[in-house]
Amino acid sequence: MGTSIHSTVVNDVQRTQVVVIGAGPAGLLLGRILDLAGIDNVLVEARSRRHCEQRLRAGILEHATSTLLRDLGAGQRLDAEGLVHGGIELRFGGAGHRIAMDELTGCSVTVYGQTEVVKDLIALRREAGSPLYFDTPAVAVEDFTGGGRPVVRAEPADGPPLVLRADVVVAADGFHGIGRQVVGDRAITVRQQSYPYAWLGILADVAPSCDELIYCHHDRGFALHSMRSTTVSRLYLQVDVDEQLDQWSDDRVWDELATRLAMDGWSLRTGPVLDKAITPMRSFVASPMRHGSLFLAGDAAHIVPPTGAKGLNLAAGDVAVLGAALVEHFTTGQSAGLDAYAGTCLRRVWRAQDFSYTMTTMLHRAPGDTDGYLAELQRARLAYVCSSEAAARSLAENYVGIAGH
Ligand code: RFL
Ligand code: PHB
Repeated sequence: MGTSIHSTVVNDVQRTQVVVIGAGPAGLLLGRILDLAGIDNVLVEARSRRHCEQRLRAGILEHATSTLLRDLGAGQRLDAEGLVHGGIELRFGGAGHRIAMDELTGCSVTVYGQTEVVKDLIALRREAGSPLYFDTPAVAVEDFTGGGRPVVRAEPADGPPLVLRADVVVAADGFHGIGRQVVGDRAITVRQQSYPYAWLGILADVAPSCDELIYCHHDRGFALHSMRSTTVSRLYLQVDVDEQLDQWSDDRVWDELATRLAMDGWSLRTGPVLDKAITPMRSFVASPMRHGSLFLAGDAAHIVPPTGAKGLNLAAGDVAVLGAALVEHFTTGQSAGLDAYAGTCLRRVWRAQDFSYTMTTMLHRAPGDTDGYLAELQRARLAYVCSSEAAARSLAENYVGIAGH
């Protein structure tokens, strides 16, 4: 728990400029942007610091996300430990095809785990002495429409309830957070797709078997070889949507990965499995992203299937726009940036939705494709992407995050 330099407490109501709900990448990045601009903000997080720092998720940072982290003073470990990748491999029909993103776009991506981004940002916030309450779920948001000052009520696990009155509340509280709930179904339009498959992901204590990520199309289903460092691998398998983790021994996972990723002259290194989990796949957009003085950011407003590696980058994009708009608002009194927030973000969000959907449906085995029609379409699309420079450039521009800019 921290104390704020500027916020004041009157009759047990803490007054601040911005309350941020959620210490995932979106909330922590926004808090940092506000801290650097001298804007008073309080961050409340439902889970423990350890939980937030250990939660295994994204691994790929677009160029713009790395630049944002550096601009916020969070680039030191990223630059020392992040792995810069100029390409990805598409593997299908037992052969690999490199998409040279650096040559096609002039940009690359960086492999740096979300766990590390979160650790770096929490450390900076601690250093700055800005308030960050862990184990403190927000349980209510009140008075965010109608021009009054919104209030967030939160309940620390080991202390009296918090009542926070702010000018602006940002719900950066993920897909299951309270932000969308308090707005209510009637004020939000949801557009979504679910997919009839899931990802089984492992983290393994073994050097990666490749220098760049491998996205693999196979008759038995999709596989992805990623990594966290030169000594730790991250791999995923497409599994059925209702698959049970206890059906997947470590040996079975490695065997299945080796089968799907098989290519002449290439072999998969195996090692101790450090973590294993199943993740559902979904596409989801809630609009608008603003409701009076309550703003939704990151996964609270939109979800993409992970095949395009976009979720964390979209969260960072949202708060870069929102942070700049809030700084403008609090320093000049102008609110044009806040008014434009949802529109600006949703354009990028829909571009990423399209890319993530396209990558997902191009690479995953479609259950129910009994005569193999969809599999042939996928192979035709993959062959085209790997033989046409224009098609490869389009994929590369989307992957590095510069498409439509
Ligand atoms: P988060 O990270 O879910 O953080 C939300 C935080 O809010 C807290 N919270 C509350 N706090 C207070 N009060 C409440 N009432 C609260 N309710 C919730 C939660 O505890 C949590 O700490 O959302 P944020 O910040 O918007 O960040 C989004 C990213 O985490 C997400 O989009 C990415 O991880 C998605 N993703 C990937 N993104 C990429 O850009 N590149 C990738 O390579 C990539 N790979 C992935 C992924 C997601 C995956 N999974 C597990 C869904 C791979 C996987 C397998
Ligand atoms: C990861 O390393 O976790 C990862 C990489 C690329 C993706 C999804 C996840 O598309």
